[in-house]
Amino acid sequence: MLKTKQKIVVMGLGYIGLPTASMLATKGHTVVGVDINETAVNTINSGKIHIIEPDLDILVRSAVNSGNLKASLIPEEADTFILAVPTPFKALDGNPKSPDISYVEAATRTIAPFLNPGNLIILESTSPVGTTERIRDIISELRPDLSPSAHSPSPVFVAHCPERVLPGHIIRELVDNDRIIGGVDKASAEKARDLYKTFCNGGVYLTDSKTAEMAKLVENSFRDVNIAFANELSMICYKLGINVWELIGLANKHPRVNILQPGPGVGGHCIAVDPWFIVASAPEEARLIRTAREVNDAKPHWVLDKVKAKSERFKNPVIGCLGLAFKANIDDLRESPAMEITRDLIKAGVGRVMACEPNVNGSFEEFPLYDLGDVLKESDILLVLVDHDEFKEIDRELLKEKVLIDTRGVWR
Ligand code: SAJ
Repeated sequence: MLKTKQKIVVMGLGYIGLPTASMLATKGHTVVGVDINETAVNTINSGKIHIIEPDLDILVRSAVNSGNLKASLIPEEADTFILAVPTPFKALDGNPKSPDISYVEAATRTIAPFLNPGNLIILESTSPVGTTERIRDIISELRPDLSPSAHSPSPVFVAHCPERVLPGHIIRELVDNDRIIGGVDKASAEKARDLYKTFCNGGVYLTDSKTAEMAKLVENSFRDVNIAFANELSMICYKLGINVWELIGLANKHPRVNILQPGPGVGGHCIAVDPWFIVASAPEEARLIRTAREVNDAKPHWVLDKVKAKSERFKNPVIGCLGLAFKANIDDLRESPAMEITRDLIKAGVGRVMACEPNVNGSFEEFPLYDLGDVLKESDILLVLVDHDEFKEIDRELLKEKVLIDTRGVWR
């Protein structure tokens, strides 16, 4: 039986760990959030946040003020341990996109000395198939007293509950989304479900750990493949002189067609990464998934070539790059195709680049940022890289006489 109010350690206080830790704390659990970043730990303990996500500041402040959330550099004994650490990729054995689960392994080793019989360990990080079982095996290795025997099941429970929240809507989706929980055994999945039910209003669906791991990878790969389809269409339509936005709008009038939107490429830390975990596990079979990744990764280069071609008619063109974030109405510049294109344009020395990112303030130093008004006034070429609301509202009169390259269909 699950204690209704638990002591919970959350390993990793990033985009998933911090919202989850704060949410659990506001539901009355006692939560210790652990991170190796001392600045992050101090910031959170003062009731503030070190990352940007709508409403997260309010949630963290209330969790810290309630006394139920504290951040720390080291874990302590608890009922449940949640691992929410990064799982990037790395080059390994000739594969440049091999999953890197070293942070998960390190977090498991860190909590091992603090474990007691009856504890529950939950992996939230998006992980290659087999990682949850690997956690169980590391614990058995480091803590033989907690390993399962032929006669009795494991005295600790291990499950995977992949995060599914959309950056920009994390707090709402944390509560409302359905969750999948895969246990290394049935008891583990059931125990994890009881915890998630204390804050999750969505359905909670139980399975084994490998299926849960694959489900998460498949969700993001599904989106990647469908965006690749849209991106491929945009390149075909350019060649054939067809407006891809009109085309997609019309095709989507069919009751069983729902094409996604093309863009300058796929950014963020998930969709451009996770499909490679499937490719690494089944390289021969995952042909479509690999090709979709290649199509999306190639799109920024295609955009760059288009800008270079359009620049040729000018002696020293001023190129206005509208948007740097990886998607609309956020300020997250990491793994952003818009950043990649703007950087490459500056490096190529094609003309004078004036970049505008309304969601980023003075802290950005890599190259100068300009006000939208100045960019609109001075640019010969306007390149839309992100569909921020500010760009949708631009008076079309101001666009006359300019060469427009709209990768997002803002002015479709
Ligand atoms: N994009 C397009 N066209 C589209 C949709 C998106 O070009 O029609 C681009 C975006 O501009 C962006 C990238 O794809 O560059 C990814 O954006 P996104 O909004 O599709 O997804 P993320 O990366 O912010 O979050 C995804 C979500 N996964 C799915 O929707 C299946 C989220 O639910 C996951 O929790 C998250 O990955 C994660 O952490 O794995």
